[in-house]
Amino acid sequence: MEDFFATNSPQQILNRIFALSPGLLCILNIDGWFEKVNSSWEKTFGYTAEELSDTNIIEYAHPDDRDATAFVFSELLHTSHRLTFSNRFRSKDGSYRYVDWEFNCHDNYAYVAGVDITHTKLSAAGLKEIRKHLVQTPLQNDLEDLCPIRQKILVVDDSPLNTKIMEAALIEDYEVLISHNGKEALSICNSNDPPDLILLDIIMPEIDGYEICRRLNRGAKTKDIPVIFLTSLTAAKDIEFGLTLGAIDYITKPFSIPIIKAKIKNHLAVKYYQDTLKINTDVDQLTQIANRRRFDDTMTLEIKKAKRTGTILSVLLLDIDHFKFYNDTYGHLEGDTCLKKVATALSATLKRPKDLAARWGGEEFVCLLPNTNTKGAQNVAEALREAIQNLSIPHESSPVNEVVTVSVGVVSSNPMDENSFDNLLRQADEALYQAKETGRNRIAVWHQDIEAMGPYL
Ligand code: GH3
Ligand code: MG
Repeated sequence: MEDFFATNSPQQILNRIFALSPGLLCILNIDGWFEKVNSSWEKTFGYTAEELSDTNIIEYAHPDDRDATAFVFSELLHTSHRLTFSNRFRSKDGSYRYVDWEFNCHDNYAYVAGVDITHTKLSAAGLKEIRKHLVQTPLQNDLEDLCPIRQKILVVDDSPLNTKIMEAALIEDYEVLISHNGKEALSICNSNDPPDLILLDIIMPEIDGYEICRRLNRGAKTKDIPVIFLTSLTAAKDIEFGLTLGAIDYITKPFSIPIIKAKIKNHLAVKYYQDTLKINTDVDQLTQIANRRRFDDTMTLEIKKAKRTGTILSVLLLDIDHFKFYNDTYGHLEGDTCLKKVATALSATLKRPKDLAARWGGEEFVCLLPNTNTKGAQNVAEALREAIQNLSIPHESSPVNEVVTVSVGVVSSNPMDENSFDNLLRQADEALYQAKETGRNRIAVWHQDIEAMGPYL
């Protein structure tokens, strides 16, 4: 042993442990930029250490988790030295994995350990199963069957005795967080790891329960967290007032623990069901990239943003060339496999965090590039076209090329009027028609003259 420590520096020993760890380890600076990662990152997400260096962890967060992840760096890490949260992290192939993170801060660096929990999340009971449970007998079902994830409840009450009682009643089935004041409760709800349900006392010093509920309801990030009021106010008008502020239920003191537990169980089952639905409703089931619904929502938001900031928004419409021949030659199943590969390549090729690739339907895809002018959009379109060709998927019946190719319609504009949504898509479609007409496996940029040509059918 003595020889070992004499011949190996502490640095070498630490490096070896770092390299060997099966978990995700990394060092970030206080703003989230990668300084050092271990080899698990490549195994889990496909990125080499070199690819991650000089990039920021926030860029990889799922668009729905990005604000919360950014909040960790802008706010939380400056006030707490140790914190845990989870988010969805984008792999090199464009898919997302759920990760539980633990952050420890020292001297302006965050020492980070991550655990890939995708399997646990996705092995949660299937949607059908959940719906069946909910519709039939919500009260009698075992919580474990319904919600395989340990859900988190925040108890907010200025009385330590009350929070102790609640904690003791709930700790066996749930993760329980306690807060004795409104400010702290709001910051927990706005953090990256918010609770699934809040038990909220009404009469508290500084911010009372009504005000907390009002603020939670106003916050885009917090409005879906169910709130149950816990209170000694029993007058009908108090109850009614609480419910009009958005609380889903009301429990009066003194508590009946069995009733509280039964109510919580039902509300959490619904919450779990809603969360699962949310995860599933904006993803295209075949290709696992965003679907048209998600695209529509994002495009509506980005149009508003572009109008407000006067920036240029670009839309690309992509269509696989002679895909009917592909199906005829290789069969529908191979066709589906081809669609998946194309979708993955599109997602992986888009670099900016705000870019979005979605399946438009059939063998058509659409990409949204906020804050991107014609030249930039043209470059991205060309990169996407090349990426698909470089997949080298054989397409022997294609009159265009021996491998699968796409045609791309590009439009860029600063949206001005109410019809911007439809106009941009119509123009992208017209440009796509132009690309098809002029030989396929190419891009075409919309301009006034091609408007007269009519839509691509
Ligand atoms: P073009 O170059 O003009 O776009 O020719 P195309 O053959 O790609 O276009 P067309 O619209 O004639 O055919 C589209 C084909 O895409 C027909 C349809 O069977 C196939 N397709 C659409 N959705 C799916 C799908 O989900 N899976 C599979 N395998 N094929 C699909
Ligand atoms: Mg086609």
